[in-house]
Amino acid sequence: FQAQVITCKAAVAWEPNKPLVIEDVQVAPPQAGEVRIKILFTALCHTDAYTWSGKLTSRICFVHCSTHLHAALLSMLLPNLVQDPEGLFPCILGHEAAGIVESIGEGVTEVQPGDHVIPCYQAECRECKFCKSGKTNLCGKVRAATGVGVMMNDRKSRFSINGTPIYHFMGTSTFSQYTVVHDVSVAKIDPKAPLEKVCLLGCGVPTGLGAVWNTAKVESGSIVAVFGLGTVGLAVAEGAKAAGASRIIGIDIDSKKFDTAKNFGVTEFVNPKDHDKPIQQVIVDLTDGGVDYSFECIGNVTVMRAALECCHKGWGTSVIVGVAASGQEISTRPFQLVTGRVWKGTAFGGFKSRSQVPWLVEKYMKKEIKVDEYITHNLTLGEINEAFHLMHEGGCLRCVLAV
Ligand code: NAD
Ligand code: AHE
Ligand code: ZN
Repeated sequence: FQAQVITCKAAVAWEPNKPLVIEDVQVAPPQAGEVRIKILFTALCHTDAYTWSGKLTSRICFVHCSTHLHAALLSMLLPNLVQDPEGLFPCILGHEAAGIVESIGEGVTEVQPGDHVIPCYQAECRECKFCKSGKTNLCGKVRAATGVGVMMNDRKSRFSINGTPIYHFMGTSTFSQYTVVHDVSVAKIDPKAPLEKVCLLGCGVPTGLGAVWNTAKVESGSIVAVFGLGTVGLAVAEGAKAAGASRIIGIDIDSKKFDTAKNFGVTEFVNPKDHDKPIQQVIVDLTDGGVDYSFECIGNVTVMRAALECCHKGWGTSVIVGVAASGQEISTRPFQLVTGRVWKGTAFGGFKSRSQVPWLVEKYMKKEIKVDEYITHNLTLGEINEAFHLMHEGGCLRCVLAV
């Protein structure tokens, strides 16, 4: 069997912040160590929206910019404008999906055509320095290529439109009917699992659960603060409840979030807009000196500082989960750390992707973790621009697209 080029539909981001265009895209056969996947369902994550926005920030004046023209002009005026190295155009975005293996390249042994899989933006090769360290879920094998939109073998893209290459994104590019990924980035899952639901286990839900279980290692009885009650923040609340947290304080500028948040374990709600004091002070006052653990699930560097500073002196740990615009920086008084607070961050909740995504799928099948509850909308790939608009509405957690 010799795999051929497949022409299929994909949503192409030609330029930052311009509507995605459904195009006929040529998807090359998988090379050695690669897997071509028929994507059946994909959700949208805020990281896709962030990359699509092409947001740039100057360290000097914090100018936000959302068009190429604007960006080019600003780059001339402000040479230290920082661009996200992963935000390359034209590209096919998307990294939270599920599908079926269509064909495999030479040397691929762990999946076969027909296997049900979840593409993993964080690879797991089990051989590199990172994987062998036992200290991290980050993998070094293909990151140098996936971070710049190409495949490892030949540093080229497998996507093209009439000969014009289109960049991959995060090693997954799931806004396409077919995609090619590295074999170390594929988790084989139970074929009985509903793909239209478990696609969420490719990013947001594991990130929140793992931030609590793997990164912070929240103990029973802990007081937890969650900043931002989107999918990631709600998954943090769900994880904290499962870990036996005694109080889970949800903080969001949208008060409508609280009703939903209660179903995920949030016990108290604080809207910073209802207070004159800085939010860190509000939380410290509410908790007799601060929380044991806090999680920033927004991507706002000012809130990251507040999340650290609302932690209890001596031991409070704050985990950064949100992705801030490229070029932004965090700050606090070093005294905050000298006096025992700990600042951490997490990628994919510290889960080892190929090993643990199948385990998360099993937990979902046994009804031990929620997934369906995070899906508020269902649309098709052709409606992807509408799906991006929905993300900015308070009522949308995850929108799943039938591809
Ligand atoms: P979301 O937009 O659905 O949720 C963010 C929430 O924060 C919203 O409810 C919003 O009302 C609230 N918010 C905004 N500004 C606020 C403020 N100043 N104070 C309090 N609340 C505020 O996003 P999401 O999908 O849940 O993702 C959250 C973040 O996590 C994003 O930055 C995303 O890119 C990032 N992310 C990181 C990882 C990782 O591996 N580290 C994985 C997935 C997502
Ligand atoms: N390109 C951005 C950073 C983006 C980022 O932090 N990505 C997260 C995943 S977000 C998923 O929704 C991550 O896991 N990063 C670790 C990695 O290996 O990519 C920038 O600012 O440069
Ligand atoms: Zn994501």
